[in-house]
Amino acid sequence: MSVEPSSPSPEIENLLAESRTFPPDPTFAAQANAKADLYEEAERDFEAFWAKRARERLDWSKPFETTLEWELPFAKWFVGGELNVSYNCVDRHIERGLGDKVAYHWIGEPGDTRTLTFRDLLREVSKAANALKELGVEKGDRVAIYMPMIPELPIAMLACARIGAPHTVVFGGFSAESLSGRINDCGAKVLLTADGGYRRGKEVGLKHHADEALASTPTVEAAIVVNRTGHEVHMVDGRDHWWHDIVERQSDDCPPVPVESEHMLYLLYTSGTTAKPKGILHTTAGYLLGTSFTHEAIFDVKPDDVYWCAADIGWVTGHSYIVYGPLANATTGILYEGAPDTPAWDRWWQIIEDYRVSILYCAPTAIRAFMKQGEAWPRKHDLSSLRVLGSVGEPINPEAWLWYREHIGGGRAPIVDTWWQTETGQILITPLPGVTTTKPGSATFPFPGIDADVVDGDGNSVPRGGGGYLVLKRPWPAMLRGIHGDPERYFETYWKRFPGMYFAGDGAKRDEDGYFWLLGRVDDVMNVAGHRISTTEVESALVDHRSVAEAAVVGKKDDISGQAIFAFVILRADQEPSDALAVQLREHVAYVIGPIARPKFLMFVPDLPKTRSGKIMRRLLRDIAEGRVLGDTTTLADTTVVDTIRENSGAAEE
Ligand code: 7RM
Repeated sequence: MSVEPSSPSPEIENLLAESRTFPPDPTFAAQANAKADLYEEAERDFEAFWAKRARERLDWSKPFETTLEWELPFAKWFVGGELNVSYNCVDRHIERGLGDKVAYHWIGEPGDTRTLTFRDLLREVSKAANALKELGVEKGDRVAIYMPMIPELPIAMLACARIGAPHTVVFGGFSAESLSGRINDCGAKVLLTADGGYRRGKEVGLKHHADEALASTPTVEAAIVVNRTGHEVHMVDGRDHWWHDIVERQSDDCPPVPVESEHMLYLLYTSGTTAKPKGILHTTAGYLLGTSFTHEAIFDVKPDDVYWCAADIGWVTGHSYIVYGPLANATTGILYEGAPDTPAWDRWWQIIEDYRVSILYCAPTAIRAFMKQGEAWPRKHDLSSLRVLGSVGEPINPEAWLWYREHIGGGRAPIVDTWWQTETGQILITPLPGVTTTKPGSATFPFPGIDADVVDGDGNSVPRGGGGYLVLKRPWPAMLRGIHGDPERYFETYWKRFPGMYFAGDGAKRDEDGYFWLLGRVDDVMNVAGHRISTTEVESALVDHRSVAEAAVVGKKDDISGQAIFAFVILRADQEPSDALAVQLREHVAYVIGPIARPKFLMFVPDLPKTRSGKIMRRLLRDIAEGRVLGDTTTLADTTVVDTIRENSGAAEE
């Protein structure tokens, strides 16, 4: 299986070859929303392609005049048009007879449930919007939202959109300091929060973090607090209002405010590793079009589907594919508050069985965690309702892909591995489930209308078979419009490295058939004796071994080779660590992708340091591997993980 590097000194080596292929099932293909002709239509005239869909799919209070104004790096889509996002996500479905259709089945972690129809959603959104108005919020004012996964979270977002007030959702797991930093950066006037939520059987408090944050946020005039846990909280007189008071007493009539296509819909902060978080700016019309069209095409969503995106709404995946895209398509969705292992490792499979979920969209980190627990958990449940599976957030290694297909998808449901970013707003590289022959581990091809490429350090297209930098060569509707308050940084971060192109920060390769394979962040690429080796390929080779559940590799400084590969390995639940196994695993990598990629160090660990959205924090693993004090750990989901790894004796060396 090993492949020789294609050129003397490529940007990133292409080492791992995956040859299994899965053509779409003909019955599925025949009924699919998206057919192959989309690609041709989009290539003929990509602006016309998007304009046609913007007219067909969105309801405008004023039609747009110009499809695209593009002055790199600033794009304006659907100029001259006016519309309202909450009208497009809620009201219009009721006007078309879907008032009684379920918008969300919500499941609290302790087992409590709520069902909201589109009519319920309209009532709740209107009341919440009126409460914001009572607090003085007007079009253009910013509102911060800091909530657990409860129905009030999407309700709050839609209430903001209804009155043209941009929101910034801060993930409920973030600290007081992260919250105040984001509030101050965007100058929010009101904070919407809750007393707390539930996670792993425990109450997680939020309001005390909010109180701490609000001590240093001069722009915030008022807060609204949802009573979720009933836990006693401190309410500040004149500033804090209970949701069940101020929202409940409002009228349920709140006319949606039409806004310009380029009106700010929201800011979402991405935590850079060093500098201060960037407020990624998304606007109205292009974003709603990009998310809703990709949602329908890629997940093949039909009116009767029950769709579950198991991300947190505080992450872009939740914004685009739990709230805006699906609601614009009048989709019935699942909202689950809690952890996948509470009360047991079959919580998700129970939910899928109970609600007959037909589309599941989740992260490889979740899939690998389920893999580790073994297939007995999903086998206990009837998962036959599932017909499409999605993956997002990280490269999905072939073994996890195959496990997902076999044990969750019954060997039947197509998998869409979707590549995109907070910045891109919508999915950009993905299979179309009724069109694309998939290869496990490949995100396959750019979505119709998207121009993606892999380039070398000089910005030249890399021939098939080679690795390099992933770039985008033309604008797309849901793209970021900037970094809040910092146009310079926007240009420098994304547009400066390769003139005329958006640089995503990811490495990628294209195989001989033109398939795109994501290779991880370029900052993480390892340099071993002059060979630039992707973390993704070595990790995939490790997980390819039957005893491995998950792996993370980093480059450790090395006197001889510059960097040496250091592997952190989580074994499957039924495996025991041993020196012999460590040797075997290192040999396995050498066998699968070649001796140059054989890890010099290998350490068995019970867990890996990850961000809240499940991405491995390789920076911290490098600190551990090189015996340094840990850098910034504020975005770490579980701080005990690194301590456990450190206590876990030394690594076995070659
Ligand atoms: C949606 C999201 C973006 C980064 C991106 C990649 C990585 C996301 C995939 C992926 C390989 C995928 N937004 N990434 N999806 N890598 N295959 N299907 O994750 O802003 O939080 O992260 O995530 O490195 O640049 S994000």
